Amino acid sequence: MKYLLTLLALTGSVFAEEVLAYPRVYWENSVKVWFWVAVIIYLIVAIPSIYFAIKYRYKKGEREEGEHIEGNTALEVVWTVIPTIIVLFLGTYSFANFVKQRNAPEGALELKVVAFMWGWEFEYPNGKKVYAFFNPEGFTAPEEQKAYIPAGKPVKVYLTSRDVIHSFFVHPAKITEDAVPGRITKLWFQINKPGEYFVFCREYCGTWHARMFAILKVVPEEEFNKWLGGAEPAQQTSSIEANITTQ
Ligand SMILES: [Cu+2]
Repeated sequence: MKYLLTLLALTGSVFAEEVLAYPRVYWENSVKVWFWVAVIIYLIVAIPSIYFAIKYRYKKGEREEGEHIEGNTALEVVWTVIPTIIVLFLGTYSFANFVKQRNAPEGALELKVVAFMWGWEFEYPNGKKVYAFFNPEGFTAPEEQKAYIPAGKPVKVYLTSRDVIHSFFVHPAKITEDAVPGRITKLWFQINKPGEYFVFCREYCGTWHARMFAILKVVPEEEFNKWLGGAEPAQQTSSIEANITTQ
């Protein structure tokens, strides 16, 4: 009984779990539905197959001439209609998730991100810029290289690249999009829990591809607004740009 209650509490907490990030949930919901449909179909096919293979296996002297079956209209209707319903459901459900995954909600914070070998330039609506690139100390970054993001707010990213094709992969949000020179692509994400998260480059782009990451510092909205308003972008930008050219 005690174990049962613990189990119930555990499953309860799993289902009540707060959504960490969007559009991750849409993707995960699609995967869950496809997974369970696949498992159920597999069982419906595999279990009777094994049963019939054993039951009707060859035995000397039994049904040696075989039996001729003419067809069964009811069965044919059933195995046409049910798969059609399943396919239509999977198609419409997945497409609905895809649309939510692609289109940023109204009122999203708009960011411009320019990828370069090997780092990221973030530009905020007021012109403030953050440069994120590899630090020899490891997977960490000084404060001024962290891109601040307001918690619980949708962020729409307009992406491009200065040199080769990169891909902006917002790891906690499970969303990625190519950054292509001469073209603007977009994605959106929302992270609900404050903390530090990684963005990785997800398109092999050269020697330092594996070091091409950025840190998103997700903070409550007031803290974000304070950070956004409280710096002199021009001066900060030039000193870090100088830093890039000397690397
Ligand atoms: Cu890259």
